[in-house]
Amino acid sequence: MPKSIVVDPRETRKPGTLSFTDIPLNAFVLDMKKELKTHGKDALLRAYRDMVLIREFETMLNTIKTKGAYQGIAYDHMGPAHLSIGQESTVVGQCMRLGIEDFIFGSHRSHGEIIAKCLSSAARLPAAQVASIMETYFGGALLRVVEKGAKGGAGDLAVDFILYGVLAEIFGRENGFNKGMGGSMHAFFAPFGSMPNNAIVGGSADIAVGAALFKRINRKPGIVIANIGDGSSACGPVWEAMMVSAMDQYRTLWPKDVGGAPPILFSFFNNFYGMGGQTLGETMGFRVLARIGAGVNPEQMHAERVDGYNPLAVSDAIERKKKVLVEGRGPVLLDIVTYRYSGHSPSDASSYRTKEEVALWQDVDCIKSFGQDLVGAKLASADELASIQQSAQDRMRRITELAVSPGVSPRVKVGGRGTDAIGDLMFSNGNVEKLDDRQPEMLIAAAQNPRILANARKSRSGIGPDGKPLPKSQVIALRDAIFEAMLHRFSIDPTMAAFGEENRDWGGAFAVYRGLTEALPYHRLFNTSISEGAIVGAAVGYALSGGRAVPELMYCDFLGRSGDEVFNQLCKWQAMSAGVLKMPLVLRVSVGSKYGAQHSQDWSSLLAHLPGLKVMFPVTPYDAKGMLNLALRGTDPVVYLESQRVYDIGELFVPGGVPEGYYEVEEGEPAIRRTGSDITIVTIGATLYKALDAADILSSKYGMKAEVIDARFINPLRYEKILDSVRKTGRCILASDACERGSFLHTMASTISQLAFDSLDAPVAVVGARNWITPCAEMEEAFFPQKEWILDTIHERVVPLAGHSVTTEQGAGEMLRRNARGV
Ligand SMILES: Cc1ncc(C[n+]2csc(CCOP(=O)(O)OP(=O)(O)O)c2C)c(N)n1
Ligand SMILES: [Mg+2]
Repeated sequence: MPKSIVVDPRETRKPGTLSFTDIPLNAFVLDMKKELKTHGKDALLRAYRDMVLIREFETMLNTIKTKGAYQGIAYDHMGPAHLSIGQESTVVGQCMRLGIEDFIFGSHRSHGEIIAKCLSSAARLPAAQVASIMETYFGGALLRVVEKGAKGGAGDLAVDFILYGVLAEIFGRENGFNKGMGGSMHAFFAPFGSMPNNAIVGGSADIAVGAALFKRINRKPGIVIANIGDGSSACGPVWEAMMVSAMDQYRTLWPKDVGGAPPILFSFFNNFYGMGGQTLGETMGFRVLARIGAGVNPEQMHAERVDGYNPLAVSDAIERKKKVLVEGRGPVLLDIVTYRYSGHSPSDASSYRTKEEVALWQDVDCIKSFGQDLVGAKLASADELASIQQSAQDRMRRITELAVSPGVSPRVKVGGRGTDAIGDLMFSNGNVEKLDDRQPEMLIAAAQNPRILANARKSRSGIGPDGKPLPKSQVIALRDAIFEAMLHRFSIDPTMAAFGEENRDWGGAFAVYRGLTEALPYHRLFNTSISEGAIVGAAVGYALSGGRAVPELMYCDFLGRSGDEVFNQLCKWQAMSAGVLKMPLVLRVSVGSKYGAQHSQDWSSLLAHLPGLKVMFPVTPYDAKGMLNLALRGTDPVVYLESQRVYDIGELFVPGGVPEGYYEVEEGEPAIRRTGSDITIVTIGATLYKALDAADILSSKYGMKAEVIDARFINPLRYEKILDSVRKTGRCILASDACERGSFLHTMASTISQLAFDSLDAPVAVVGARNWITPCAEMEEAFFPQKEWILDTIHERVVPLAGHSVTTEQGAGEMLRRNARGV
C-alpha cells in the first residue's frame, strides 16, 4: 500500500521558518474553593495523609539505613534505598486523577509512587473489590499478616496491606509484593495499576510506551505514565521511546477507530540532579526540561512545566493531559519540578549542592505548604494535621515491626538441597492459544492470503520424487515456514502484534512477512522508527501488559542497540515480579552474512549467557515453523534466531516436508540429522550444512560414519540425545558460526565432557568462527567454520584420519598461538 503522503520536492524545498508555540511554565493558579468543588474535602485530606505516609515511610528507611534503627526497632537493611523525601506531592497529585485502569511505571526512586498509586486506588475502588484483591494476592498471605492486630476499619487495613507489601518487598521478604525478588528498585503492585519500576535510568520509558500501545491496540481503557527522572532525559532509549510514541502513522495510517496515538505521558520528575550531576547548568543544555517536547512533534508533546511542589498543580495537569491522551492526541511530556532533600541514597553526602539550596526548598516544603493551604481554606485545623502525622508514625512503627520480623516475614528459601525457588520463577512455561477471546482483526482470511495461495503451488518438501533436491524457487522455504506460523497465530490470538523496521510494505527485511501487509490492519503489523531499544522495550511493555508481541531486529549485530532491553528487561521481569508478570514475546533476530563486520555476527553465545531467555536457532523449514509455533503459544521471552544463509532452503530432512497444518517441535530437543557410529558432530545454526558436507567426506574418504546433531535449541537444551550419541561414538566435535572465544559451544563441550567423560576417547573439540571482525563477503570463508576446518580439527585433535592432509591450522599449537595473541 503506498504511503498516504506524497513527499513533494516543491513543498519540502520551499524556504520559510518553523514556528514553535509557547510552552507554559507553572501556569497553575491555586483556588482552594475550586479545588474543594473538584475533589471534595475527603480527597484533599486523603492527599495530605498520603503525602505524610510516604514521608514517614521514607524517613523510616533513611533512619534505618543511617542509624540502624527506627523508633527503637533495630534493623540492618543491606540493600538500596533511593528516597524521595521532598517529592511526595508529585505523585500524590498525579494519582488524585488516576483510576485503577491507569498504569504508572517508575524508576529506582519509586517507593512513594507505589504507595501513592495503591493508596489512591484502594480509596477509590469499592471496598469489596479491594478486599478481593488483598484476599487473592499470593493466596492472602500478606493480608493474613496485617489482619492480626489491625486497627481501624477496612480502609485502614488496605493502608496497612500496601505499606507492608512495599516494605516487606524492600526487605526481601516472601510477603513482599514481589516475594522479595524485586526489592527496593523493582517493586510494584499491578492489581492497583502500579506497574514495574526500573533500576535502569530511563528504563521505564519504552516499556511504558509498549503498555500504552497495548491499551490502544486492544482498545483497553486508561492511560500510561512513565515516571522518570530529569537525568534520564539524556538516555537514548528515552528518546527512542518518545519517537516511537510520536509516530505520525497512528493518525495518518492506522484505522481511525483504533483511536490515535498510544496514551503515554512522559512524566519527568525534575529534581535537578541525576545523582550528583546537576541537570540545570551542568549535565544538560536545555535549561528548562519541557523544551524537549518542542523537538519531537508539531504538538510539542503538549509539553508544560508543572509546579510539582503543589499536588493540586500536578493533579490539574494530569486531568488536562489525560483528555489529550484518551483522545489519541498524545504523547504528552510534563516537566514536573520537584526536589529531594534526601541524598541520592542515604550514603550520599550531598557534596554537589549547598546546604542553603536544600534549605530554600525545605522552606517551601510540599507537605508544609499543602497543609497551610488546607488550614487556610478551613478544611483542617493544625491539630488535625498533627494527628495525621502522629498516626502515620504509629502506623509505620507497627508495619516496620512486622516487616523486620523473621518469623512474621520470612524470606523465600533459595539455597540448599531440594529447593529451586528462583529457578522455578525464571520461566512461566505457559501454553496459551490466545490472550483474549475477541475475534482477531484480519483484512483477509488466511485461506485467501496471496502468500498461502502461492505456497500451495510449491513442494512442501525440498526433495523431489527422484530423491534429489528441488530448485529453491519451487519449494516451501524456511522464510515461508516462518510466515505460516506467524499467520496462524495472528489468526487466533487477537492481541498479537508484530513490529520493527521494514515490517510492513517492504514485506519484512528478508521477505519473511510478504503477504502479511495484505492480511493485517496497521495496528497489528507496523513499521517503527529505527529505534532498536524501543522496539524491544515497547514489546516488553506490550507483553507484560497482557498481549503477545513479536518485535524484530533486522540483524543480530543490532542487539547492542537494544542491549538494556534484552539484557535487563526482557529476560528479568518474570522472575523479578515473582511470576506476577508473563512475557509472551518472541524476538525475531536475523543473523547476517556477506555484509561485513557490523552485519554478520552470530551473537547466539551472548544470548545463551542471559538467564531468563529462551533461545532457539532453527535452520530447517520444518523446525522454523514448528519451533515458532511453540514459541508463539508460550508465555516466555524467546529469541528466535534466523540465519540469512538458509532463508531460501527447502526441507531436506523430514519426509513429506513442512506440514501444512499446525505442529510443534518439542522444546529443548535436539534433532539427529544423520545417524552414525564413529563420531558425533553437534552444530548450532546454519553450520549444520557444513557439518553434513564434512560428514559426507568422512564417510566417502575415511570410512567414518558421523552422527550429525542439530542442537536447534540453545536454552533450554536437553542433553540426553547428545550424550547418548557421544556414549555410542566416543568422540565429539561442536561447530557454530559464533566467534570461538566465549562461545556457547564451550559450555556444551564442558557439559558433555563432565557427563560422558568415561565414554570419550578424545577431548571434545570446538570449532567456532575466528575471533576477528567478520570480513567482507569475498573473505568470509576464512572467518566462518568450513567443512575443511571440521575435518582438520578431527584429524588434529580428535582422531587422526588416515591419509588426511590438512589445509587449515587447527592443532594445539595453533590454539595456543591464537589465545596468546588474543585473536
Ligand atoms: C543506565 C543507568 N546508568 C546509571 C545508573 C546509576 N544511577 C542510578 S540513579 C542515577 C541518577 C538518575 O537521575 P534522575 O534520572 O534524574 O533520577 P533521580 O535520581 O534524580 O530521581 C544514576 C546515574 C543507572 N541506574 N542506570
Ligand atoms: Mg533527578
